[in-house]
Amino acid sequence: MSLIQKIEVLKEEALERLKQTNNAVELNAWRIRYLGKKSQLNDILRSLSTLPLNERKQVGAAANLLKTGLEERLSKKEQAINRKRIESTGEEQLDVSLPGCSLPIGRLHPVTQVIDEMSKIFVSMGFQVVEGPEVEWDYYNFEALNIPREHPARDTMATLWVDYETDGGDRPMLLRTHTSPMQIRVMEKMQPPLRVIVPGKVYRYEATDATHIPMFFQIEGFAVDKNITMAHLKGTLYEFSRRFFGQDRRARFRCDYFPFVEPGVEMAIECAVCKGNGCRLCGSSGWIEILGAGMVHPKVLERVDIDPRVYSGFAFGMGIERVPMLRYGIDDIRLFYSSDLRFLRQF
Ligand code: FA5
Repeated sequence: MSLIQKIEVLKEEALERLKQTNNAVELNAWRIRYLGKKSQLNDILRSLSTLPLNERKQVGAAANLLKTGLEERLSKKEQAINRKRIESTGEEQLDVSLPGCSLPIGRLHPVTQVIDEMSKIFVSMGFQVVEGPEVEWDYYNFEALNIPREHPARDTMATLWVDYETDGGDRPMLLRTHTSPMQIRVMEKMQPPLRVIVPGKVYRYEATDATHIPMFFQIEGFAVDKNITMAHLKGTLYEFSRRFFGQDRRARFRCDYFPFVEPGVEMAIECAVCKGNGCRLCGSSGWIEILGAGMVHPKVLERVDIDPRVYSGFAFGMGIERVPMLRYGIDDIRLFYSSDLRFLRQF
């Protein structure tokens, strides 16, 4: 039998046997027999160099054709067997040796990170963290804070009303304009000594600019005890400033007016962008106001049945977004909520 005939016989035999293979083990045995190192086909291919040139060409072409043909059939059969196995067992095709695809890892929003960091500083000074409702009664947001209806101070916080007609207009509901209503809610339930901070969202019906947005975060802080003085307020806030902004950043207090404190102050921090020289962010003043504060007004204490002749307290309300702006020199508050990942990924 010539080598060409031998190849022909081998082909028929291999294809016939392939039809009879039904599983991976049989298929592997078939592969070793017809395509393995010790297969007849491999022997023929290895003997090519000993053949006369003419015959070498003819036999070589036929043997190589058979080899690629058998390899193709082998791969098709392999797929068919796999498919059949998956269909019959319901098993998913999972190649555990494939490299995994790394999923993008999310992170906390910079404002959330700052709230956590600020809370830790105040907690280390003995404050406890409390949260309160964003939809609030007029009573807590204004009335109990010594801001009755028609009081001009209401104009300083343009309000988003939720339902002015609730209870015939007697108990209007609003989106809280500051976190100060939580002073009342906490003091209604808890007795001094108190040291509390309240981080949370607040809302104002305001035009936006580089330092103002209609929804922002505040952190309220207050301490009520016997003999609390303005010195405690200043000491607490200077300590916060040193820990958060660093020893060298200047901070200043100036008189301010809030109906629920007496006396009232505002605290400003040296602008991080211009280092106090004046720029767009600080309105050329070199300072950015971050909080309002003061000694809790005796009328507020009376309202919650705490005797102002025995107890006194300080309170402050800080704008949270302004704090990372000052630390990192961010010149527009709107960047925090623009959903621009190039900005957010830097924190
Ligand atoms: C208040 O909200 C008072 N409740 C603060 C307070 C608490 C005073 C306790 C006394 C005792 P004011 O309206 O100034 O005050 O806001 C406080 C801080 O919130 C500001 O210093 C500023 O940092 C921030 N803030 C105010 N309006 C906006 C705004 N539209 N966008 C971003 N931050 C703002």
